[in-house]
Amino acid sequence: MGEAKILRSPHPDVDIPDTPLVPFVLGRVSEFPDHPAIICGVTGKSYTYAQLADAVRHVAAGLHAHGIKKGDVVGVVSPNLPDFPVVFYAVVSIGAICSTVNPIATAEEIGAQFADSEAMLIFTIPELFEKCSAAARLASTVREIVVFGEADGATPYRELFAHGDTPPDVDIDPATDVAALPYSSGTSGIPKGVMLTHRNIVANLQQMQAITEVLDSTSRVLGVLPFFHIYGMVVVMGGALRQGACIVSLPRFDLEQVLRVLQDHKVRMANIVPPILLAMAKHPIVANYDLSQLKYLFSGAAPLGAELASACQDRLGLTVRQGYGLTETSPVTHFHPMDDRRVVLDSVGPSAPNTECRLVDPATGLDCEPGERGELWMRGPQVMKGYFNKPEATAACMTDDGWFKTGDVAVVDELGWYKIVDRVKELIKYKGLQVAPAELEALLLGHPAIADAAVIPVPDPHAGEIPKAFVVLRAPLTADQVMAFIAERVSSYKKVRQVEFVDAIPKSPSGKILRRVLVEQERRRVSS
Ligand code: 4UV
Repeated sequence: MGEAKILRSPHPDVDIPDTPLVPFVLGRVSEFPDHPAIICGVTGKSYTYAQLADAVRHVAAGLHAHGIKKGDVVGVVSPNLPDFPVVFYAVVSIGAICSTVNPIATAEEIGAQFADSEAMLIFTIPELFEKCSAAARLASTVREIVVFGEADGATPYRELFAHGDTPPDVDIDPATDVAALPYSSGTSGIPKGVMLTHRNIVANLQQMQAITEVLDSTSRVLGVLPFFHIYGMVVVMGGALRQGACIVSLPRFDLEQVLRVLQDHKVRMANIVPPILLAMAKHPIVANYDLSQLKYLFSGAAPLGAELASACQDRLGLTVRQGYGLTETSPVTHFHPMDDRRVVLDSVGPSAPNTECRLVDPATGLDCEPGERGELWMRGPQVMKGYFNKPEATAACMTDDGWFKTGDVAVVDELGWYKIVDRVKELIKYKGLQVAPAELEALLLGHPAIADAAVIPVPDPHAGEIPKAFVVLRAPLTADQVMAFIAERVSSYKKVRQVEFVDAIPKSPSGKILRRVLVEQERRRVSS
């Protein structure tokens, strides 16, 4: 083995407070009790900081009364609503673990996640109660569903408020106790539970202080990125509440609604993903709104084009910044400075404080020379504890001395700024959301006319990437029939959007799909 070439962060280390997550995020409520913490941009429903903290205590006490104990998993299947942070922090405050799911997921997808995580109780909205009930039939540990409102057969949310506001004192070890269990497919296979400890998330909030310190208790931020995904959960929800800022939440993305909220609420910072930035840079209706109070657009979760980012800055007269990271790293590991300096917009910036990096040649396992591309490995306090109940998957991406292998390929320049240039893992990113090829391949193989299949990402100007299936047939089938077969079985963002029929899928001698061969072949085709 060659010597490890450890690339240190240019930032000085920050102290990570030894505290559970909830006192860290809500510890400053007494400084701004009457300021709004979260407002729904559609209904106007809101919580001030004092009300939010009070609701968290009530729901925590209610969960305890309903038998939820330290270490139990509680699921949340909800769009962004003011009650999302209430239940998230209530669950976490009593040492239970919050596992979030995309509300547009199918009953089968939700059931599979909750069966895997052994969830005991689910929070959802009345409209999704039927779907969650069907999911609960697949996940035998689920014994109760609470709805924000009322639904036949569900526990009404208000019932949880009937047990006082004194949840039990629970002994939480921030370094080992898990707070959140979002799902990620990592470098291969189907989605796995990512165990993020209290310390992982506290550390990440502290590490990204530079991103959030452009906010204070008078600022408003946009809450359109889903709270179920790590970006919305930690960067938006946690980052804004820790600073005392107000989140204007939106339950789903609609460009006009976003623009209205940005204008009417005088939003200062909007966390977004590249497809939203594309709309902000190009869509004609943007000109109908006064966005003069919007100072920062912060992009993450997928590659950002420099030209697009600078067109957006010029059009709107604001500052575009970018961050990078993964669910497995809580998520932030790299981000741009937030000051006025000019930055390389398609770089993800230097590594965060307390974050060490290596660039390793995946073929040889040797650290790269300066300027060479390599798989990005990371070590720091935000790196997950591991995948839930999946020791082999954990061992495949984490070394004994704490290095986490991202599956992303990067280069670093002489100033210590990184560019993400490729991916060696299977993942597809559709509008910043994860799509696992293995999940789609398993479904395709379930079709009687399909003999073999492989799924890869192909570039798309609107979504960033879309899933393309290579299919070997054993009986006649059209591309539309293949796409319809998958569309009936998955959330809409996971749909297969291109199909190519082939004679064989390239495989390694051990039978592993050589997706890389298909990706390269696709790239050659696009560039020729
Ligand atoms: O696990 P995940 O779905 O996680 C995310 C994390 C989003 C973040 C992270 C840090 C931030 O500061 C922020 O604002 C948002 O999406 O997907 C992880 C994979 O997404 C790709 C990369 O392949 C990761 O392994 N990815 C995430 N951010 C970027 C990116 C980026 N800025 N540029 C290129 N690819």
